[in-house]
Amino acid sequence: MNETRRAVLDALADGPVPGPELADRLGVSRNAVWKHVEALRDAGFDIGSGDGGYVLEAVPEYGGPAVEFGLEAPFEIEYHDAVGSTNDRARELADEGAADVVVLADEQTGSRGRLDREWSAPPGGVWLSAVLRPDLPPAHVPALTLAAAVATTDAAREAGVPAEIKWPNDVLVGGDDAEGTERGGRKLAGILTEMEGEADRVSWVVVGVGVNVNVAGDDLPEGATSVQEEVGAIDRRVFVQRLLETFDALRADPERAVEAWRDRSATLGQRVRVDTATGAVVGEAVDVAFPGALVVETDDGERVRVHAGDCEHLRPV
Ligand code: BT5
Repeated sequence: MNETRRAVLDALADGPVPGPELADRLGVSRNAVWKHVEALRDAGFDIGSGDGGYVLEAVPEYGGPAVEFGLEAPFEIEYHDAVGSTNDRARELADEGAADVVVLADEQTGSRGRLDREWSAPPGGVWLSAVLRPDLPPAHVPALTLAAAVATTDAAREAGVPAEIKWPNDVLVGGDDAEGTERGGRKLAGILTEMEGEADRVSWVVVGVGVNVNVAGDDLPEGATSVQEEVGAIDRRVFVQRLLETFDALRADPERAVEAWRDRSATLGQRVRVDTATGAVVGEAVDVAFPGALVVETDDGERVRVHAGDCEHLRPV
C-alpha cells in the first residue's frame, strides 16, 4: 500500500473526517482522497460516509491490505489467493531487488520443505515468505531461522496453542506424549530458509514459514496438527501480524533470537539423533550455540556441534 493510501486509512480509522479536511491535511486533491477511498473499498475496507465525513467501519478479514493495516513492522505484503510456492515467488522478488516484502498466500499448490520434500499447504493456512537483505555474514543467517521459529511459536501461544520448537525449525504441539507421530509432538509449522550471497556478504535471504492455522486435520499429512484442531479457527490477520512483529524485533538482534529459541525449545535436555550429511550424531542435546548450532553431548562425553540435519527425539536410555 502506498504511503498516502496508508495515511488516508489511518485518518479514517480515527474518523469521521470530511474529505476536504483530509485532502488539506495530506496535501493532496479532494479527487485524490476520493480515489484512495474507492480503492480501499475495492480492497474490502468498509468505509462509511455520513455527515461527519468518511469513517472506517470494518477491516477485511484477510489479504495484503488487511495485514498491512495496523502492522507494527515495516513489511509490504504481496497477497495471493493461490500460488505455487511463496518461497519461489519471494526469490523472484529478491532477484528483482525487493527488500522487506512478504509474500502471503491462502493456498500453495507446489510448496516445498527442506531437501525438496513436499509441503502440504491447503487453503486456510498461513503460508508466507519474507524477502530480507540483512546486514549479516552468511554464517549468521541460521539465526533468522531461529527467529522465525520463535515468532511462530509465540503467535501460536498467543492463540492458545502450547507450541514448542524442535531443533532447528519445527514448531510442534503435544510434547513427547503426543499420539500418532514421532516423539516431540505433532507438527504445527515448518520453516524453509534460502539465501544467496558470497563468502562474506549476504545478497538476500528468503525466510519461508508455513503454519497450519485454519486447516482441518483431514487435509494434513499424518503427524501434523493445526491451530483449528487444537483450539478452533482464529483470526489469521492478527496471527500474521504478531508473527511478523516478533520476527522483525528479533531479526535485528540475532543473539536475542538464539536466547529466545532456548526458552521455547522442546529439544534441549532430550536424547536425540541428528542425521547430518556426514553421518548420525546421537547423544543429549545440551545447548544451542550462536548462530543456531545444536550442541550434542555424545555417550563418550564429547560435545559435538551440529549445524544442519534432521533431528529426532529419542526415548531416554
Ligand atoms: C519444513 O521442511 O518443515 C519446511 C516447510 C516450509 C514450508 C513453507 S510454506 C511457505 C514457504 N513456501 C514454501 O514452498 N515452503 C515454505 P521439512 O523439515 O523438510 O519437513 C517436511 C515434512 O513435513 C514432509 O516430508 C512431511 O512429512 C511433513 N509435512 C508436509 N506438509 C506438512 C504440513 N502442512 N504440516 C506438517 N507437516 C507437514
